[in-house]
Amino acid sequence: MDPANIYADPRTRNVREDFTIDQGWSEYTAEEHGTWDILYERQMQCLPGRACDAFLQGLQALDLGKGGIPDFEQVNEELMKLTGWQVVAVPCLVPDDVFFEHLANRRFPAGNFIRKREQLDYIQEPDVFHDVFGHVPMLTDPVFADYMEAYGKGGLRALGYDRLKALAALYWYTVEFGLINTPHGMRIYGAGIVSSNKESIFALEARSPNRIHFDLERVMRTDYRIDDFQQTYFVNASFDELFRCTVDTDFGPLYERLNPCFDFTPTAALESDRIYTRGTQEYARAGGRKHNVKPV
Ligand code: HBI
Ligand code: FE
Repeated sequence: MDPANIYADPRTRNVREDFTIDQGWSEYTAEEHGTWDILYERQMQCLPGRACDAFLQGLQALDLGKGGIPDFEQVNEELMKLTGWQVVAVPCLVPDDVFFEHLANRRFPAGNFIRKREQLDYIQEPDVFHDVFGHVPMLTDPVFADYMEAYGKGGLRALGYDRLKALAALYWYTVEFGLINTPHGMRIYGAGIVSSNKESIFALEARSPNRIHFDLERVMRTDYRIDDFQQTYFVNASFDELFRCTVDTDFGPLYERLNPCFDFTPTAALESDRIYTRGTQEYARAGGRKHNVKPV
């Protein structure tokens, strides 16, 4: 929904200044609760062994599988205790500055609507399943929770340098589509992957995409596509590595160094990239091998 006609839709007439609304949990229909259950069950068939421990433990801690669309008030009781984060209901994608302001204050804006049964495999706009199932479990991990707050603060700063595209690429290749190395092999943490049945398998097992070790500036200079599986995934060594990049980087000079447009296509593989080769053996070692790849 376009924020401009947000006041027209009965679902959102009472939207507040910060674009939050009441979740309206008591108004969900049995069909809508049933859609959550179908999506949840389907994902739990494929995520154990593919999603990282922090995600699976977060799902448990917040009891998101107890049946039906979660009541944000109940989720927040536990989430606040764990990392001080809370989920706030919004009717649609909110303007960037509003989004960053919420993240900087440990509030995650989550759509309160759920997709129709005929949209089980793909939705244009993040619904409550993408946002709450996909994003919120990771907010129970203290280090990732710190990263998300730092990201929000960085976003507010990026607005001043007109370098939003670069920052959106960082969000895209980590929060939405990030992979992480673990002693048991490569695992998923990105919300866009864990909330997608097919991409949960594609991201770890398909031959075609590049899997490149995370490098902050490389990520921020890389374009991405929003309407299909990713052609490149970036892999973190740990959430510490991800968080440290936000605190150890002076973003001012970095924003000034970055071009206004992306330098690399979503399919680029550079000489300087550390590319993980696909293969159960390499994955098990989760180390990958340095590859000198011809520039594209
Ligand atoms: N609004 N509700 C909502 N959810 C998002 O994920 C979101 C948003 N507004 C802006 C936005 N994401 C993007 O700009 C991020 O890539 C930064
Ligand atoms: Fe998202």
